[in-house]
Amino acid sequence: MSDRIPLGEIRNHIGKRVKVQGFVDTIRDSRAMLFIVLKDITGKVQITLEKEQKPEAAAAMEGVTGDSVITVSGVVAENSYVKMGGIEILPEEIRVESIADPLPIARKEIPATKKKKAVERSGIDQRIDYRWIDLRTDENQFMFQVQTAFVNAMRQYLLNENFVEIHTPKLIGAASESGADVFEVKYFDRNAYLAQSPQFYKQMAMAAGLERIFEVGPVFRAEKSFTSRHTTEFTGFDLEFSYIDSFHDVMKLEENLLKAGLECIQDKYGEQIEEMFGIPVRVPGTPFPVISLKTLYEELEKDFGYTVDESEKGDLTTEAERLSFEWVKKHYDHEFLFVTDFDASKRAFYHMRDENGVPQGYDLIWRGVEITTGAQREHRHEILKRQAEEKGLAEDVKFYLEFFKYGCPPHGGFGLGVDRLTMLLLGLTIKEAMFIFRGPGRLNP
Ligand code: AMO
Repeated sequence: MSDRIPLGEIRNHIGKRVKVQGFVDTIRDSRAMLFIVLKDITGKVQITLEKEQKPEAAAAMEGVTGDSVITVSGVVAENSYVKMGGIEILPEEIRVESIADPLPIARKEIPATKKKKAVERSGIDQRIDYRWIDLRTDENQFMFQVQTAFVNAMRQYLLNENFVEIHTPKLIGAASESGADVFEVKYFDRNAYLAQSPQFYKQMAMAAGLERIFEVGPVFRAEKSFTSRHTTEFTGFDLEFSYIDSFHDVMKLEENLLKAGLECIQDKYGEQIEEMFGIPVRVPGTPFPVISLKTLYEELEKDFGYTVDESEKGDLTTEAERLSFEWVKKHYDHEFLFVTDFDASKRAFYHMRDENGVPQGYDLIWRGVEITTGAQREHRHEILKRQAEEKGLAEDVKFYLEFFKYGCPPHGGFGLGVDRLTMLLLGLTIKEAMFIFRGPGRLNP
């Protein structure tokens, strides 16, 4: 066991000798003193080195650059002059573990000083080229803590509701959503596809009698989209459950799930998110507002003069999505909006339809961006087969149709994009919100 003390716990060790390790955040060199700010994942602390008194430590720091990794042994002291929490470490020994070359990116804008010109922040694509360096910022590291807490709170919610977690294959023999947008990969002497969704296997679990399942896993989409919210590989939070009466049961579960997630986030990180990202965390009231697609278009025209061609009204346009946030704020003082009654031609073949052919599903829009598609599924084999045939998919999904031939409960579920949740919660783009973004032009690092 290492005797290393995390910097966030340093306050518990005042007067004691400790060993700390981390990245050099900043170095300020004056004639007699060296002030190093050391950073690890738990916090930062100032190392105050009197060069004449500790010549060996001073020699070790010779030529050490920002972002180098060092080990410091020294005594924790209180000092009200120290800006960083009134605490410093007076080093006795410093060991340099790894020297950083000059950084190839500027993670943040550096304001001009008397001696130096201002440095502009590198663009996001350049920063992703060196993502591991970019991820060292306080904001980026915090982002993963927030995402972890969000997903964990939702997972916990489902466990309390007796859901089980499953892990479905990502290498599959047929496209899972539509024939388009699927990555084909070589699989020995034949072709396989990367799963566009765990959809078929979530439903297989219903046919298997598991009743309540969820999965958090990778989802692949061969879409050539260049937007602030599309990526070719993302993390899906998917669930499915049986014996529902209608898709309204699915919406209810989702609003409670998101409420539980956001309650946890507000409680744990609300203040810090507002401080660092300038965005308040709001715990949504339930039930969330619901509107049919047709009414939404009418309302957007009335409120914002927004019109689209009749041919586009079976689906939600990107602009309508964005405006729906303005609309729901104004009429409900809410950030979420369920949109229902899409046109069957725009929805997946496995959505159940009512007697008028209207798909029994919804999209959920948060802060003007779609975060979920959900639905009651068609579980009656003959009807499902017909709907697959209509979309020209019957051959591809033959194996899936088998799931419904030997008894299957009525069921429904949804898919929630984790990266979109993080991005919207913190006011970022998807490139900024992902550990490493994947897009049509990006497979590295
Ligand atoms: P859908 O295709 O709408 O539905 O995907 C579900 C959710 O996944 C996220 N998402 C994306 N995130 C980033 N980049 C993308 N390219 C991308 N595409 C989708 C969104 C979206 O709402 N099988 C259905 C779900 C279901 O009915 O259970 C499905 O995959 O947040």
